[in-house]
This record gives sequence, C-alpha cells and structure tokens, in this order.
Amino acid sequence: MLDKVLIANRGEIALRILRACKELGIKTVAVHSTADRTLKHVLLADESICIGNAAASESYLNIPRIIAAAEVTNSIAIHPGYGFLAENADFADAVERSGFVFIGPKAETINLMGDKVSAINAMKKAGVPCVPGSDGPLTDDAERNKAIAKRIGYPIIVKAAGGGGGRGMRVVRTESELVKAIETTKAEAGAAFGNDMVYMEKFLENPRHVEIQILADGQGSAIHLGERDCSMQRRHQKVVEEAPAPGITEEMRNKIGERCCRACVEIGYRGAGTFEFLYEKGEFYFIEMNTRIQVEHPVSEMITGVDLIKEQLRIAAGQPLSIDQSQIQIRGHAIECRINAEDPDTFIPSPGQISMFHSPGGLGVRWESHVYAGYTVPPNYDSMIGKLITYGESRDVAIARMRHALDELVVEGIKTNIPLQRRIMADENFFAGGTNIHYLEKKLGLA
Ligand code: MV4
Repeated sequence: MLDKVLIANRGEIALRILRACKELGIKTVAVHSTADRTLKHVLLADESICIGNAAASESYLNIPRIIAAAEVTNSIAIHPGYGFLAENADFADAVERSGFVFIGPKAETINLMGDKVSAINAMKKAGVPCVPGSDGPLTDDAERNKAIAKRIGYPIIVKAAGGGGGRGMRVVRTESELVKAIETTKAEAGAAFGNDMVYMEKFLENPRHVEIQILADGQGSAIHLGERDCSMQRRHQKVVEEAPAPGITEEMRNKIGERCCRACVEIGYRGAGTFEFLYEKGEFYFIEMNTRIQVEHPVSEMITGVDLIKEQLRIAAGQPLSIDQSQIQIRGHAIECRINAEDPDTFIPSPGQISMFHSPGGLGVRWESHVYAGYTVPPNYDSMIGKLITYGESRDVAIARMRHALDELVVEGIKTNIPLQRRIMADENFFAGGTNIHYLEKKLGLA
C-alpha cells in the first residue's frame, strides 16, 4: 500500500480522504491555507503544513507549494479531491514528474476528457451513445455550419470544447440566429478558456442528468457502480442527488454501464470516473466525462457498499480492483442533500462562525462534514459545509429518513439552505421521482 498520502484539498472531502487513509493504515499529510488552520482534517492528520494565504490561488491552487510540501514530508502520493486541481492535467503531470503518484488518471486522459470534442470522439468510437452533433469542431464556413444544423435539426446548442459544467454554451432555435451565436460563443470561449473551438449538438429540451460511476484499474479491468440522478440543480450547482435514478431498469443500467466500462478499457482509464449523460425519453446521451471523485460519490457507495476512496487508493498503489462486476449489487436507495452556508432564498453565501451545531443520526443516516460548534466558515471557498446522505431499502424510506435528518440537523450562527432542502423533500413531484434539470429553477420561480 501507499505509505503516506498528501491530501491536496480542504473541507469535507479532505476529511473523507483522511478517514479512508486511516482505515488502510496510510499516513496522512494535510496541506492548508492560513484560513484553514482549525479544519477538522488538519487537526486529525499525522502531519500538517500551511502552504499559503487564504486565497485559493496562493494555496490549494498553488502547484509548486503543494509539490514542495510533498517533498519535505516524504509523501508517496497526492489525492486532489474534487474542485481545485483535481482535473488539472498540468498538476497531474507535475506530480508524476516530481516522482509522486497522482491519485487519478494519467495527465493525457485528463487532457483527452478536458477537451469535450476529443472526449465525445473517443466515447463515440468506443460505442457510448452520444447526442447527435457536428462530430468535431465547427469551422468558419457559415454554409457548412448551416448544413450541419439542418441535418441535426433545430433547436441546436453550440458548446465550447474547453467548457463543460455549463460554461460556454448557447442554444440556437432558428437558422437566422446561427452564425452570430457561433461567433459569440467562439469569442467568449477564447476569452474564458484560451481555446475558441466550438461544436454543435441537438438541444434536448427537458432531459434528466444521469451519470454512471466507474472504477478502472488501468490494467484492463473496469466496473460500474450504477447511476446517479443529479437533475435537482440550480445554475449548474447540484442540490440533491440520488441513486439509483428513478425509472432506470436493471437492464438499462447494465447496458449503459457495460458500454462505459468498455470505453474505460479502450482509453486505458485509471481510477474513479463519471460518465455524464442527458437522459430523455428512455435514451442516454453522453455529454462529458469527469476524471475525479465527485461530491455525490456517497450515494453510489450506499447502494453498492463499495468505498470509492479506498478503491482510488488501492488503484493508485497499483493493486487490482478489490471487487469484480459480478460482486456489485444495487441494493436500496440513497439520497444526498448538499448543505450550504448560504441564504436559502437569495443563494448569497453566508460565511461566519457556527454558534451551535447538532448532527443528525440514526439508522441509514450519514453526515459527511468537517464542521463543528465554534467553527468559522471562511469566505474564500465554496459554500458547501456538509452533505447529508440517507439510505433506505426503498426510495420512500430514504426520503422519510432525510426529512427527519434535516429536522435533527441544527446549524446556527450562519444562514444555510436547510429550509430549501426541507421544501424539496416535501415536494410532491420530487416524491414521485424523475423530475428534469429545469424543475428546481421552475419551482423557485427563476425559469
Ligand atoms: C445540453 C443540454 C441540452 N442539450 N446539451 C449543461 C452543463 C453541461 N454539462 C451540459 N449542459 C447541458 N447540455 C444538449 N445537447 C442541457 C444542458 C443543461 C444541463 C445539463 C445537466 C445539468 C443541468 C443542466 C442545466 C442546464 C442545461
């Protein structure tokens, strides 16, 4: 096993990684900013190093500082968590060139998936179903672009190859808007991502966001852990996730899961990864792949019993996967509510000191968080302060447990989105299951 792992992240995911390391007998190094000296994982780690000021650019995004911390602590490997440098190919490359193990895929895989055009091409070639589209970058040839859009059929969406996660895209409903929309998207993409490559897809009006979790050892084996439904979102920020996705049969799951596994083997994928799909009228359409552990990974853990972080650590140590596909059984239902330090009505972040805190508990209740009474949420980072995950033998039981767990959770001194989560858990359409990506914004009167 790896002897010592440096955790290049903060908050709940840093604590999650620390716990997995402890279970495997791996020594831990916490790196933190000046704002994060009292983070729970920093206090629990075997060693900790302050790497810079509160601004992420001076600490959690500072590649030389993180590599230097790995050097002085004799760390073997670096876990990037999610966000920050997790999908930065230059970081993965710097880590490996410095003689450390990057807990994630190869830098070239991160690059392949970072460019959405090359990601889609690779997946299409591997037999993963994709959205009908331009099958490559658009050129400056207006007549060619009009012909592509006509073939696909309006409405279409123009997307930046360097975008993803909702950045750099534009819907086009008629041919008269097409040329200008491509021009504008190209200009914005060039400014935002330093890459003005754009491509076109059929625009799906009311899809759900369903994603497949995979694990691959980089040595020819890959397994899938079923799907998650992440459609309950606002402005591309997921609010509630669940697994399995309502209405997905075992037959559909196995079919799309096997395609993802085959694609992983074909591209030599290593580590944990997620295939993002739009799901509409019974069909899956690949849109992007995430090459990191994701915020919502616990719902997949709850329904499979697999510890995804421990598997990441084993894969990084060069070990084969601890389970094969025949040992993966989807059992029960899990829901995750993201708990944010923000105003539940305006969504404005609400940093500050937590004056009183009580965590929920009981059978099928999991609270993933670094916060405690007296902890001060700094204003410098993402506003998520924890994740409440409930599990039950059925979706109804998981929801009932979530309603009660939200009532038990007490966070005072700052504003949180707990009232919003309670509203969602009381919503009749959420209860029915299968709401699409526009549902929450419509419910909130924003769309
Ligand atoms: C789409 C789409 C409809 N049709 N692509 C937004 C985030 C990025 N990952 C892809 N996104 C979308 N791509 C086609 N061809 C609608 C969205 C979209 C969306 C997707 C997933 C979750 C939330 C979303 C919210 C708005 C739009």
